[in-house]
Order: sequence, then structure tokens, then C-alpha cells
Amino acid sequence: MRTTLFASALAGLAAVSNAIPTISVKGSKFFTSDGNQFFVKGIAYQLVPDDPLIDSDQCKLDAALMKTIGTNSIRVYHVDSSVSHKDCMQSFEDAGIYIWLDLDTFSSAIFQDAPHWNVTQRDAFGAVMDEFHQYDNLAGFFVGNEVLTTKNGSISAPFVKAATRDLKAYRDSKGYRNIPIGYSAADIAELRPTLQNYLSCGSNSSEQIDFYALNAYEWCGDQNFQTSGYQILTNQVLTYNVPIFFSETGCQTVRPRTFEDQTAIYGSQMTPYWSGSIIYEWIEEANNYGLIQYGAKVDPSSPGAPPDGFPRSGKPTPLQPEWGNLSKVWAAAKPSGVSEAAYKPSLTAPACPEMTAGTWNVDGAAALPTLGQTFEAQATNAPTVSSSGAAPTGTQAQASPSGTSGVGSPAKELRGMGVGLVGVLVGFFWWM
Ligand SMILES: *[C@@H]1O[C@H](CO)[C@@H](O)[C@H](O)[C@H]1NC(C)=O
Ligand SMILES: *[C@@H]1O[C@H](CO)[C@@H](O)[C@H](O)[C@H]1NC(C)=O
Ligand SMILES: *[C@@H]1O[C@H](CO)[C@@H](O)[C@H](O)[C@H]1NC(C)=O
Ligand SMILES: CC(=O)N[C@H]1CO[C@H](CO)[C@@H](O)[C@@H]1O
Repeated sequence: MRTTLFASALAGLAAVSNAIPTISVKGSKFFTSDGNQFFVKGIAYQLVPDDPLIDSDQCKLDAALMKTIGTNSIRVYHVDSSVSHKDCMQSFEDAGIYIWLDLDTFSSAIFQDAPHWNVTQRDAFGAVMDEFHQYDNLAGFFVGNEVLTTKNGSISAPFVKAATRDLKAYRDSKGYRNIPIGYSAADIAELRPTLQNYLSCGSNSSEQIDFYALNAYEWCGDQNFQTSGYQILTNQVLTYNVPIFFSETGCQTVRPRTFEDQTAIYGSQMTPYWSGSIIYEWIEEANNYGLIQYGAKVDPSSPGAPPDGFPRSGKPTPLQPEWGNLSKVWAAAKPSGVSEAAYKPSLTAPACPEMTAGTWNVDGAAALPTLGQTFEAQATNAPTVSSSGAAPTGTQAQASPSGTSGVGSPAKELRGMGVGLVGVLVGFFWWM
């Protein structure tokens, strides 16, 4: 009897250990279902504009190479919800790699210039969730990537939060596991930390993001925690109540890239507050951020050539010295976390930021827009806000390529804006 019990216990263990543990949120940290804190060590992966997770041979080749340097996550920006992703998801799972997935497509995304959130968008996001919730290595969903692209974009934030509310409600109504739902923000100094706080603020957890993520390109070349701006970023998240990580990072203006920021991100100054990072990006394309290539660039006008000349399939070949440099810093990075059992969350949601004319035109006490509500704004002849002096290091938005608009053309590029030329929207607004 004893032997039989023991044998079946062993069999049970074997069955459990075959599946990759799922990821969930507790307090301001991520945990795996086997009780360990999880730090994202990821790479942005969008080989083709519409869906990089349907070519199973390609996924297998890429996952295998990623595994060799300890990658545990990829970020994918767009998928097609109407096809199966079983084979690709399995290949990544076999390599121990999780997927952080944007729910939007080119047509369903929320846009800053005409912000709205309606049933068509909700259903499109829901369809992506329907396909991906089933995979244990689906780590989390983003309801938006850089919806706010400029410092005067605050009026679109309520729509991001409304999308969060509706996708959390959808997840729960379908009985899906508690997959974290968050937002990936552009690094806009004037909106920090207001945007992060707005998305997690209030007393109603049904409306709050489960995690926040930042696309930051502040650490370029030979910097350190202080000079890079990472200390400023960290000071803004010391009491943040949900997990936060870098959903894109990896300045490339100083060559070769050394990825020294990774040492800080997984080191003792940042791990109490941050949950890792995703390196931008896997494939070398026109924006020059790649870690690998599938053969040399070809003349785009030659027969059968890819539109931008960069081959997008085949055997991935690491680019040096970038690949070697990243692999070295990752090998040395040993973030130490806490066990879920030992962790007792104590942080509470921030107060909703107050309306500040010119920078934050959102009344934190106002109800979120309901599904289908649109935005109406009435700008007055606003005085120009001026400020003088150079911005301190690390506060200006840097070029921020997001692999969202497809081949070779970064969609949402941010440039530091001229100080003193701050256009403002002052006045009032209401939901219609
Ligand atoms: C929702 O907005 C999209 C544009 O983002 C539009 O194409 C669609 O028709 C709208 N749906 C409804 C129900 O209004
Ligand atoms: C924000 O500023 C940009 C210029 O930087 C301008 O084109 C846009 O219309 C402004 N948006 C709003 C809502 O004021
Ligand atoms: C919390 O938010 C949800 C979704 O907006 C809403 O249905 C619910 O009534 C709210 N709960 C409270 C206590 O306000
Ligand atoms: C941090 C690091 O490993 N840097 C290396 C990146 O690659 C260059 C060129 O091979 C080396 O000189 C650096 O030491």
C-alpha cells in the first residue's frame, strides 16, 4: 500500500513538472505557480507585422537560440486571433519561455488622437484572449502599447483604464485563470509618475491594472544607475503597489551595445522595486536594434526580396558583439527575490492624481468612460506654459522604437520635446 501511494505520488510529481508553472501577481511582484518570484528576462519578438507565432519551424529555431542565453520571456505586439498558435506556444514553452502579449491589432488599438473604447475593440481584444488564455506560458496581456505618445496625451488614459476594466471583467466572466493585464507606456518624463499612478489608483480593484510596464531608452553606453536616469525612474516606483518592469529597453546610440543596464535591473538597487526587462529587439531591421539576423540584408528591389530587404525567416545568426555582450551580462545577472509564501504585500493603491491643467487633464475622481463612450474636448485659448533650464539627465523621452507598425518602421517614435514650447490643452471635457 505504502509503495503504491509512493509510486502514484511520484507519478503525480512527474506530471506536474512537465507543465511550465503559470505566472500571477501578488502585491508588487510576479510569482510562478511553484512559489518563486519571477523576473522578466525577455526579448521583443515581432518578425512579421501581423503574427510571428504561426510559423512553427521558425518558432522552434528562435526559441532554441534564445534559450542558450537564458531568455525567459518574449514580447509579441500583434497576433491573429483566428488561427491556432499551439505549435509556436509549445516551442517556447519547451524552451522555458513566456509570452507577454499585446491584445490590440493595427485596427483595434486605442489611439491618442481620437481616443475611444468600444465594443468592436473589446471583442477583438477578447478574441485574442480566447486563443491565448489556454497556454500556460502566456504570462500577461497588455491592453495598449504607448497609447499616450506625447506629454499632452493624458485624455486618452481613461480609455486605457476602461479597456483594462473590461478585459479583466471578460477574463473573469469566462473563468480564465488570473492572467495579469497591464499597460506598456512610452517614457514621457512629464507623465511620470502620474500615468502609472492613475492606472493603478482608486479603491476598486476591478478597474486597476494588474501591472505596469515602461519602454525606456535612457541608458545609453557607459552610464550607471545615477547618470542613466534609472535612479529617477526607481525613485518614482518605490511605493508602487503593482509589479512594474521595462517592456522595452536597449539604447543603441552608443556602439557596441553593452547592455550594462541589465546589471542594474537585476541588481540589488532595482530588484526590490522592478521585475526585470525586455530587450528591444530580436531581429535586425532598419532601426538597427537587432540581436540576430536571418542572413545578410538584400536589395529590396530584387525578385522575391522582403519589403525592407531584411530576411525574416530561416536560421537565426547572432550579431556580434551584441549577442555575446548580452549573454555575458545575463549570465552574471542573478536577481534575488522572495518566495511567495514569505511575501506579505503591504503597499496600497496610490491616490488618483489630481487634474493639473496642461499636463494631466483627467479628473481622477470621475467615473471611467463606459464601453462606447467617446471623448469630447473643448480647448480654450490656453496660455503657454513655459519652463526654462535644461532637463535633468534621464527625464527626456528618448527615441522609443516599438515594433508595432511592422517591418522596419518604428511606429511610435518619441523625441525629446523642446523645453519652453509646451502646447497645453486647458479647459474642460466630458464623456458623451
Ligand atoms: C469602434 O471603433 C472602431 C475604430 O477603432 C470602428 O471601426 C468601429 O466601427 C467602432 N465600433 C462601434 C460599435 O462603434
Ligand atoms: C499635442 O501636441 C501636439 C504637438 O506636439 C499637437 O499636434 C496635438 O494636437 C496636441 N494634442 C492635443 C490633444 O492637444
Ligand atoms: C468596481 O468596478 C466595477 C467595474 O467598473 C463595477 O461594476 C463595480 O460596481 C465597482 N465596485 C464598486 C464597489 O464601486
Ligand atoms: C560588457 C561587455 O561584455 N562588453 C564587451 C562588448 O563587446 C565589446 C567588443 O567585443 C567588448 O570590447 C566589450 O568588453
